[in-house]
Amino acid sequence: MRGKLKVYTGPMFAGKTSAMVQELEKYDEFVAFKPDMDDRYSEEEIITHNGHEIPANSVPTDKIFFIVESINYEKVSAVGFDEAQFFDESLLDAVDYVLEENTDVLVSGLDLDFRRENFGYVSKLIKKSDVCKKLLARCEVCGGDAEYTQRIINGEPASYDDPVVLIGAEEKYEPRCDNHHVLRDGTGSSYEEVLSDIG
Ligand code: TTP
Ligand code: MG
Ligand code: ZN
Repeated sequence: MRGKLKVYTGPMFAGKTSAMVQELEKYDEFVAFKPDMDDRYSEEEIITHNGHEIPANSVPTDKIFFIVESINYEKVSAVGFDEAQFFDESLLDAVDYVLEENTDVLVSGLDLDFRRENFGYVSKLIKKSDVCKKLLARCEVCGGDAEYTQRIINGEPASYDDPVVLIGAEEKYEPRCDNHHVLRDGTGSSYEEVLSDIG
């Protein structure tokens, strides 16, 4: 028997982490991992936006295979990965390894980066998933369904050529719908149009 792969994806602020945690808690024993680069919150817990916390191990993004090999699968019935977009390609082999141990894998991660392009290996996991929940957020401009994440730097939309992962920079993020997602250099919706909408 092979475990099931459940993926929770969508833009930032969609509740991906909470949805994954809620599902993880249905299992008797689980372990969760998150990349050690995201230190927005505590090192030992995944803390969701609604304040719920579960123990999680911060692990180097390129060592995840070695880590899943050391899990005791007699005890653990599910393995979670938060912020999956930041793990390197070895995440795919790690997920397969866990599934082969007849253990379910739950993944939470951004499908798209601020440019609306595939983020890390999340889209590959979506293709392999048994269950995939695409969550939506609320567009910060119009309140409609948001499937994208807008990056804003000094009050301006980010440019296509900006680095996908910015650590410690002064950026902020907002969920946006298709009409209100914009790049500074004009890819996607026209910059001027969106600015006039925002007022
Ligand atoms: P998420 O967990 O997706 O954000 P979230 O916690 O708001 O969402 P949810 O409620 O659904 O769990 O974390 C996204 C991280 O990715 C955050 O640290 C910002 C970073 N990021 C980038 O580095 N580049 C990008 O292009 C985008 C969109 C986000
Ligand atoms: Mg999250
Ligand atoms: Zn909108």
